[in-house]
Amino acid sequence: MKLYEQAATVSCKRLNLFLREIGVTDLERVEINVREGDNLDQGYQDKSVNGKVPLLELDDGTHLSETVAISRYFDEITPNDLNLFGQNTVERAKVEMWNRIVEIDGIQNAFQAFRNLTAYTATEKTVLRIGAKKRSTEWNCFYRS
Ligand SMILES: N[C@@H](CCC(=O)N[C@@H](CS)C(=O)NCC(=O)O)C(=O)O
Repeated sequence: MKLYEQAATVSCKRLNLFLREIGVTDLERVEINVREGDNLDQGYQDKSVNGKVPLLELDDGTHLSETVAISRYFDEITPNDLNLFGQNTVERAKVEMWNRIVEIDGIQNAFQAFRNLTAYTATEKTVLRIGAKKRSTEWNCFYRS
């Protein structure tokens, strides 16, 4: 099993918080530099459905994207009694509810504000340029021209 990540990014920090909490420490990790466009390389694109980090590669060649999906996977394969995804129907529904509220109403907006209001915008343009060369997929981000 191999975790592709850029440890400093928000999504990877979110996943790593969860992994530390349930006691997953022994994991092969591969650092992907998204600011340099490593995630746009064809080899990475072939593995990942969304071209982002984190990405988990299972031993049978299955690839899982999305922080919450990867967290759920580890929660199921790692014996623990923390029930971080809830221990009954209502708790599980509430975890799902808050995850969606935080992601849709919170994180996505914060990502876009960050990209548009900070120097990261310049890098984003570079990444977009690299992306345009390497693939024609539409980006789920925008920037000031
Ligand atoms: N919803 C995804 C978001 C993943 C995401 O946006 N990752 C960022 C780093 S925080 C990324 O890989 N960005 C690279 C890009 O957009 O090119 C998740 O939770 O895993």
